[in-house]
Amino acid sequence: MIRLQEITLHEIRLPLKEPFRISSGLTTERRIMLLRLRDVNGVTTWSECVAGEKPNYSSETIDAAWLVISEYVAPRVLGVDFEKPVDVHPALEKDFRGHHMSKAALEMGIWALWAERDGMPLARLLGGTQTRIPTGISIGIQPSPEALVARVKRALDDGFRKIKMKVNPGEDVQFVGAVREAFPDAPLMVDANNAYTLDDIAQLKKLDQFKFMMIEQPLAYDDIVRHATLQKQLETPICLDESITSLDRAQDMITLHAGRIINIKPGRVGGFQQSRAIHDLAQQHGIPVWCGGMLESGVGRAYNVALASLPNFTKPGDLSPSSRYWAQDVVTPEWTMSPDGWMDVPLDRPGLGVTVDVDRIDDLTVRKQTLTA
Ligand code: OSB
Ligand code: MG
Repeated sequence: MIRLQEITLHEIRLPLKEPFRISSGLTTERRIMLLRLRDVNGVTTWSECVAGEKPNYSSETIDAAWLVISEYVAPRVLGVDFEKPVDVHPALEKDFRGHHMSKAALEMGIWALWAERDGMPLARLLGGTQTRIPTGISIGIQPSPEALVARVKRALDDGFRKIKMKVNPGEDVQFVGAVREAFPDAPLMVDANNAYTLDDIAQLKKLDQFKFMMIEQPLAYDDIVRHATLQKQLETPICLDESITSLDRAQDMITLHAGRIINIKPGRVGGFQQSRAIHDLAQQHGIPVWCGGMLESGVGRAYNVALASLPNFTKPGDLSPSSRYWAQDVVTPEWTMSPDGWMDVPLDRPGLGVTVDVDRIDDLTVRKQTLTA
């Protein structure tokens, strides 16, 4: 049994070390919502809402999520007894459509609070089996093919085990083709963030010749059917990201053969209960999964690392070390990886496995609101 007594929302600002441009927009500074959760016995933990600054990835934004959490999500969990963490997801779905990132911030927080209280690492509570996870990097669109080749070279030298390059019509074949030519055997992939349509089939077939590990979400953010049409015409596996918003959508992808790999972001699917269900379904169908990222702080990263320790997370995730994103993270120790690209799952400490730097969060906080039962 667990019961929340208090939730405090914080907005912090963290400048990215390098600008991150995807086909649908540019990010230079993250506005991040962090939530401090406290149960009725005074046990505390932190969680992160991964909604972006603008509605260019999904319809959710930090400002909308702030309202949704304070008005609709928090009242469904504050002062409510939950028998088990898996019971939170159905309680948040009943007669409450969408807003997965807002719901996930609390659903996942309750999993972590449970782990913290029971003195158990979050990864263990989730059923994780891997003690270290392979690490990848997601590289934004660069000013030129030469700049992209140089940035990928640096990432390969850093030891990343998967290199994802963002693409956009007009900033695609020349750019990523130059990288493939420079690194014929490197573990490369591309992510289009919905920038193409089926009318672009000729261009997509050009990308198909580069033997990428996968092409992520080439078509519309909510599409499954057209991806099935496209997958029939491509050798490269399609990986769906934006379109997989629930277990049912994952089932749709599998039934329609709309993709062969799934990027699981727990925020996008409403939290850990759905993430685990999608993981299990994919495993039953021989579909590999990997953990995506939303440029999280070290708090959100703790949740992603714990999830990625489940056995069917067999492809490297977009789970880079803290120093790839920030001059200084908000957790200690910061997230690091070995020279050959592995990140340890913290299994020697309960809950998140890292210490949240509360003083630093207070210094960075530009907005704060406390909600009580
Ligand atoms: O499509 O995977 C994406 C970041 C923001 C929004 C969408 C995406 C991404 C990334 C970043 O690729 C991955 C990371 O956190 O390192
Ligand atoms: Mg993506």
